Amino acid sequence: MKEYKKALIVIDVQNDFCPGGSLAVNEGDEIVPVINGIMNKFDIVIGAQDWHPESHASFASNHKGKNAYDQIDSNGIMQTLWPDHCVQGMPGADFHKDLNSKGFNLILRKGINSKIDSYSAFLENDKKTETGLHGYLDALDAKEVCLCGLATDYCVYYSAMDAVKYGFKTSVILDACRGIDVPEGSIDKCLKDMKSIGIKILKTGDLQI
Ligand code: VGL
Ligand code: ZN
Repeated sequence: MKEYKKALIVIDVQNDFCPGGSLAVNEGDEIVPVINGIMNKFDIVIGAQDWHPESHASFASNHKGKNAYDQIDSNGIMQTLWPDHCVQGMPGADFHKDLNSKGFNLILRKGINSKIDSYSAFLENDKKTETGLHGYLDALDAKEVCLCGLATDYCVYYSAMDAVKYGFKTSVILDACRGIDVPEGSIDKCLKDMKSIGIKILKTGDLQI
């Protein structure tokens, strides 16, 4: 018998990150059945949801003269500017309609503070403001986390790196992720980074019952 709990963290499987959305990730929708099919292998399933106010600092539209994918210095933190996406309460912020969100034990909304982005489901981009996910997992005695979702090179990557910082045994289920790959090569760079700190890169077939 396992003496601790294992959590699946499903990152940002939302309409705006799927084909037809404002920040569409290639094949983003293809991971939906893959994720639905592995949820029952975990004790706890968490759905992270990017959830921005219209005035969010990560939207290029809120910076005069700037374009999507420009980089700016935002109070000492490098911020990539994005098309408006996942605006609170809008259809683009909803989970993909076929995602089994009824199976989530917790829905964790992030990126709510208009002044700072939150790629990671654990910490805002200042690297110190907690979302509460660590406390939640700790309280339920979860010691191992597996990550999947969108996007491999942004929210999945930053969440996985922080999971290791908090001491979780951490893996990423690669066939249940898709990436943005802007700038080009960023998916490969993130995979290399994750492996270098001990994150296991798995396929769904590697998961045990
Ligand atoms: C994400 C860019 C902006 C993500 C969220 O979910 O990876 N990327 N906001
Ligand atoms: Zn966002």
